[in-house]
Amino acid sequence: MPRLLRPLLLFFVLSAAAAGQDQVSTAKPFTVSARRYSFDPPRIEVIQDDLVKIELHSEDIAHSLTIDAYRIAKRVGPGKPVTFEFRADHAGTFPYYCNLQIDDGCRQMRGELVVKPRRQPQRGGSDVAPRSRPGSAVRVRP
Ligand SMILES: [Cu+2]
Repeated sequence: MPRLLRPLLLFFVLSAAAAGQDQVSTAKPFTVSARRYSFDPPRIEVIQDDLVKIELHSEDIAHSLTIDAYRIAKRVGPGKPVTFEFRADHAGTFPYYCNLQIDDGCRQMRGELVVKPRRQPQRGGSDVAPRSRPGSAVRVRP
């Protein structure tokens, strides 16, 4: 086997193993605190297809964590943390907010969920493989 191919092969074996582990991957845990009138942290960053596990706390009154794009609206009361999970299958930046009307200040509660695409997006936004494929440069005329 050519020496150069060995690291490449190892890479493929390792990434195949990693892909296999994805099927049973444990959730990525985050703890989010809601209080008058902010979320801590105000930004959650994950990779597309991650299983995201959020433990939501309130430090004062009832709040919610709402992410429209993921149809999530979890209400939390003080002293009663809630935990929920979701698969971050849409890439993009999605606002989260508190949708409770109890307190006007809740409208100011904003955060963002950033889901980075698993593959690098191409210019133009289409989700296709890069144009330069390995092997395309070694074409030999007969
Ligand atoms: Cu609130």
